[in-house]
Amino acid sequence: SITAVRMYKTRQDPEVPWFPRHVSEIDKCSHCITKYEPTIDPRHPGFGDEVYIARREELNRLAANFRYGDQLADVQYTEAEHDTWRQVFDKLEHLHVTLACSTYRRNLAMLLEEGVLTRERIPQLRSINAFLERRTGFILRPCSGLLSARDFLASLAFRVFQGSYENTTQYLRHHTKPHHSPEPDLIHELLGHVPMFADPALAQMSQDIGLMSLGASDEQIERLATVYWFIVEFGLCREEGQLRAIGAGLLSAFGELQHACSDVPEHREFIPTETALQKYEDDDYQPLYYVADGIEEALGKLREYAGKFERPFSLIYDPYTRSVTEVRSV
Ligand code: TIH
Ligand code: FE2
Repeated sequence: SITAVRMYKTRQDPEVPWFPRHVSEIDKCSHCITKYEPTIDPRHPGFGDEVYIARREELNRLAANFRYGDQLADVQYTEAEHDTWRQVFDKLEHLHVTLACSTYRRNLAMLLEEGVLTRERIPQLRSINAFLERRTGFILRPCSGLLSARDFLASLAFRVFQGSYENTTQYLRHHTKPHHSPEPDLIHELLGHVPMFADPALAQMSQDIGLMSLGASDEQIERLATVYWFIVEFGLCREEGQLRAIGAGLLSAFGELQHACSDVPEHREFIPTETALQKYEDDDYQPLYYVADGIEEALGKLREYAGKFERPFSLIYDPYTRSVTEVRSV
């Protein structure tokens, strides 16, 4: 009878996708998607530049071989790469004064004071991680391509950042287009994300969002990733009556940062249920930005939104073992 079928169905767990239970299992969360490959995509500023392409591949190979527990190898950057870094650094330093949110500026100041980030040289991930481990326990893990949203979000659950479902790429943007890169690069990771992960409240909220992504359905992941995109990457807030950036994708792109805070694009109030369904642009400046009260408020709303996702179990994170345990109510 129909009732019997219904009973059978509700008793069965919906299929739960695999997810990592221990931080070491992030080794299995490196599924990449191809997008903006400079070898084949003319939209990439490095398209056709053989030297650039070879360098990018070399650094990506290093990242692909990385496994949990490995010592991070230092990268020898070229003078030309340090030059690109300095160019972007100087432009951003100037713009951040008026266009970056206060949480970002506070944490960036700390990174500069401690000499972890400097204008002169591209820092090594190893020293960035030593700083972050002290502050929030977050670590950056190199990866070699654009990650799937599921893998990216899963690593946040363990306070591991693998780039912006992108890559904690170690290569740099093409020197001809320092104002904006269609794909995340080291400058984006370091000057966009790191100051945010150095903040204890933001670190906690990012981890919570990661935890809520574990075992979520494809549709839930898609929505979570979309809101994450509009807030953590491209979000704005209003401070002292001004639009300011909270998103890492804006904080690392001096061209788009100015565009986002100008009256050229559309600005809408951030409401997770609506934002989650919005399509986004990813090879050029966004035509639409969402404006939140502040980064903490925005992440709080995102956490609340993801908290309503239905899952047939709950999870407990143990920071001592860096693992999650499933709890099922019978
Ligand atoms: N557009 C950013 C930059 O130029 O720094 C990089 C990206 C972040 C997210 C997607 S692309
Ligand atoms: Fe990012």
